[in-house]
Amino acid sequence: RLRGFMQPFEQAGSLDIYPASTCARVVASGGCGAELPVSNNVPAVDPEQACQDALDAELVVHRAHPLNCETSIPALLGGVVMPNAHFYVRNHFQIPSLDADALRLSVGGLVDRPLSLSLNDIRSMKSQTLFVTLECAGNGRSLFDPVIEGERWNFGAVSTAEWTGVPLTEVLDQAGVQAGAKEVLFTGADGGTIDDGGHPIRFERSLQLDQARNAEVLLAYTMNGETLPLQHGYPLRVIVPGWYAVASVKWLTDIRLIDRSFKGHYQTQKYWYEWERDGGIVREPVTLQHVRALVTDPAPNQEVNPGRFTIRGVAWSGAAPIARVEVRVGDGSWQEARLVSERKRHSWQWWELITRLEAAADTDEPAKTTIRARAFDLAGRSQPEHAEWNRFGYGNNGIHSVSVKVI
Ligand SMILES: Nc1nc2c(c(=O)[nH]1)N[C@H]1C(S)=C(S)[C@@H](COP(=O)(O)O)O[C@H]1N2
Ligand SMILES: [Mo]
Repeated sequence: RLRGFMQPFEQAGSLDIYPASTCARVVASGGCGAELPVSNNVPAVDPEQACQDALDAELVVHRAHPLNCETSIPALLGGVVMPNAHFYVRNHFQIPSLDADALRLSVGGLVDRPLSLSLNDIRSMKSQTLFVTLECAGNGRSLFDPVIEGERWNFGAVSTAEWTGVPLTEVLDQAGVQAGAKEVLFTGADGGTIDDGGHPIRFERSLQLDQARNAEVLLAYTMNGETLPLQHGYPLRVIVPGWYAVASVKWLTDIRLIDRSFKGHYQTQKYWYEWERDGGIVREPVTLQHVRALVTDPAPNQEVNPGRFTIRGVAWSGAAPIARVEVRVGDGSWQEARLVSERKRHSWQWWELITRLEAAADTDEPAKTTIRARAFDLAGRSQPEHAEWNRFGYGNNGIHSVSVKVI
């Protein structure tokens, strides 16, 4: 409707229409002209351009600096993977602009043979391709009540891609891990200061050695058959299947084997659940993605006709493959949906349910009804009605509910 209304104006010049939610959020975070985050001295991608590209791709932009934007739910519909332009983006600092020819991945610390690998070296090693769903631990944060500080993610901070790279284990074996090594520390090129007057830090995360070996971790340089895009970690990033995506360090420059638990900011200050229980605080690190289903079709508040009706969505879990998905229309009983695409260990699973919607009872008013979906994984996990509130708003896998108008 808005486009129709604006058509005459379009004849006078070019016209861009963005979802109001995008504009409101960017303005609330200080607008496109907001101060840039304090970043390190690595050259950065032009932030205006990065934001413009996200808007052009119809991502829902939450913040321009650093760029944070989610996939709109309707865009989740469709293929198994999310096209690169529509894949959600989560940044803590400015996007570094790295020279791939000059990149040397340094592998050091407790190894027998420290390595300095060019991208060509890495590309010539044995490669592996995996479908992996990345989800931000803060996905769904905006639904927690009371409100929690941090990016106000709705449901779209999740996307799936086909990643190609070298298995981390290949690199570790080439370097020769020494007996005393406990953790693998990954360092990104991006960084800055996080509190006033503090020392600059880089974006860093670690995995315990056995986690790193068991999780089929990739050092990826290709995303959906294309060179890894700038905002997704060009030229090289970590992909940790099944884990909340904070573990998947972008713009990877250093791997270090260390003999202690890493205590960096994004490891110990953030990305912990902090629940208030029985007057005390219970803490637990954010690791595997919780089991979760999303309804992608119908869209919220969509007007639908009574009768035969198809409901579609995705479901995923970090701990195990999806066992089943159940859907409930209004106060009806839970019905089992059909799992559509083939099962891929680390990728979300499409599902659909063909059902009937009842007509509104003899009134002219459209009847509102809710559609809810819940997933179960093969590890026996399922979703709570509402996820337990935690201080930073992580891991919200409360049952997704979409309301529609039956006309
Ligand atoms: N170097 C670096 N890696 C990073 C981040 C970051 O800010 N810097 N953000 C992490 C978080 S919290 C998420 S959710 C994912 C997002 O990956 P994407 O932007 O490719 O979707 O990257 C992770 N890796
Ligand atoms: Mo995240």
